[in-house]
Amino acid sequence: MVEKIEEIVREASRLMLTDHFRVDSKGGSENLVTSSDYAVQEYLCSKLSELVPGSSFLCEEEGMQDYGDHEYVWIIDPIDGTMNYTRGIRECAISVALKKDGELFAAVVYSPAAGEMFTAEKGKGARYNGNTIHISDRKFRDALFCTAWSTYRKEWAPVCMDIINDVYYRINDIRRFGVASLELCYLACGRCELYFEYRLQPWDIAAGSLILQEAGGILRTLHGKPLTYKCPELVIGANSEENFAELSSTIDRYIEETAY
Ligand code: LIP
Repeated sequence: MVEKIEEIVREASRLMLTDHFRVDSKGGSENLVTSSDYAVQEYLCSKLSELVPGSSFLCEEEGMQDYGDHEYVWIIDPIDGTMNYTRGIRECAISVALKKDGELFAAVVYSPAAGEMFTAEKGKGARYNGNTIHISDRKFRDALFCTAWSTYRKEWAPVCMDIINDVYYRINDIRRFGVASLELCYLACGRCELYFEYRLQPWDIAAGSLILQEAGGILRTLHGKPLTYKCPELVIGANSEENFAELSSTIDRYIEETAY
């Protein structure tokens, strides 16, 4: 199954290889959509529904957003990191997850510009360009922390900055790549150790979540609760239980409940 999804995603990525795309805003100059997002989404939905007939779709772009419970649900971000894409910054990815009976079952995150293919299947481990990957064993003090400042809703940026400011002095450094799916894969293959975003959508995280967890990492929401992948959620990730506890308890000091 994963190999077949991988093939379809590789084919879909050809639609991103153009300089001639239209850019529209989805309310606010930060939240963009391009004609390539629509083209990739349309291609994926048509090929993936042939692969699993009767499956339903929860996709980032309009028209394919079924939040219901079904036996097979595809959760898709046709281009994660759209802002990077519009500016020719190579950190962007196609993110495809398949849920089976309510559980993440298969995942593919592909960064065409970097030629990086991350995949996972439930219980079978995670892979990077075909090779098995694992999280790093770095401690909190040595961690690289991937995060963001609530880009689309800047009223929540101050609390994110407070958290980041608190964590920064206890770790190695911070990275802001602007593409959640890929950042979770960076944790999975040991490039980074910590992750936090205040509000992400299911399509930003579903595929990266399975890849990270199959590589030995952790991804949960506030107070260590499991993610649902059905609505916007606060997301905390780490390479170990110890580092997760340290980051999660810091976040607990600033946020009791999310404001959405
Ligand atoms: C983006 C994420 C990014 C986050 C942005 C946005 P998009 O997804 O991957 O990490 O900080 O707010 O959600 O909109 O480019 O698909």
